[in-house]
Amino acid sequence: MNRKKIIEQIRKKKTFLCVGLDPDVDKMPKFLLEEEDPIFEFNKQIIDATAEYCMAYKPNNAFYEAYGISGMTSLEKTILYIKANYPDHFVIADAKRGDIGNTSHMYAKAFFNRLHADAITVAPYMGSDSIKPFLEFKDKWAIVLGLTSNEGSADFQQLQINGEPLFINVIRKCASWGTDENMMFVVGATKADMIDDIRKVVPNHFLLVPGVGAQGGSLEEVCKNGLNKDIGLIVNISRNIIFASRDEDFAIQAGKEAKKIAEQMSEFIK
Ligand code: NUP
Repeated sequence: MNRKKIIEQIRKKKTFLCVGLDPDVDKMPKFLLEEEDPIFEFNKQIIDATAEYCMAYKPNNAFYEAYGISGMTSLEKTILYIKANYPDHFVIADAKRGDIGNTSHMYAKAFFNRLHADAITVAPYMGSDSIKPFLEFKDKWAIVLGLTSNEGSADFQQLQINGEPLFINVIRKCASWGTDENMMFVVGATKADMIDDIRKVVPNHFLLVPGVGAQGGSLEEVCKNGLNKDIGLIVNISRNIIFASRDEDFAIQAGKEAKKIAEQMSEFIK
């Protein structure tokens, strides 16, 4: 999916919400466990209930890999379900990959060609040849970890290098390898006070922002500091939407939660 279409979808639907599909069978309503593929059934109901209020879905690979081959089958079925029923939704594989060039190329093939994801999250630690293979696929995206939402982001990302935090160096350098048509950056909502500095380096790029809700980030603060002329934000919420209720009404409650966030977002899209 290209940048123009992403922006069109956001403006049309007045939402830049990404629903994080991070299923956990221990947190799912018990009746779903009787299904042949509980993870897929859970995702399917969440997707049907939230599609109207979001423009993207982000399955995090860990939550599928944890269940072995059957988990990967659930992931594949989930992405195919989105592509078949909601083809205008942007699908982000949150897999945080990156390796020597030929290996990254295989990761790109796996996620873009085989799994049909539109985007994949990548770790920048291995440098240019680990990221460039992801940029060679038309209308596909590498979403580079810039400033992450977790506490440990202070350990390396916020170290001062050349008079600037490392994450600023990383974002500037990575941005020079691609364009705002094939690269985005992950910036945690819990670090909203640092988005201003990031916007000085990448004013036009989209930022994927996790950390609103369960991790305590504020949507308002993210919007205040991160919006650009094309919106430029995709805000992910996983647990606070998909586990809004753990009862039979889980999908209805997820839909209500997504609607509430979308209404807040619409205020920022004029
Ligand atoms: O910096 C990051 N923080 C983060 O939470 C980068 C991420 N990719 N994530 C992911 O976003 C995390 O692994 C999870 O899939 C989602 C946040 O989920 P939640 O806190 O909304 O439940």
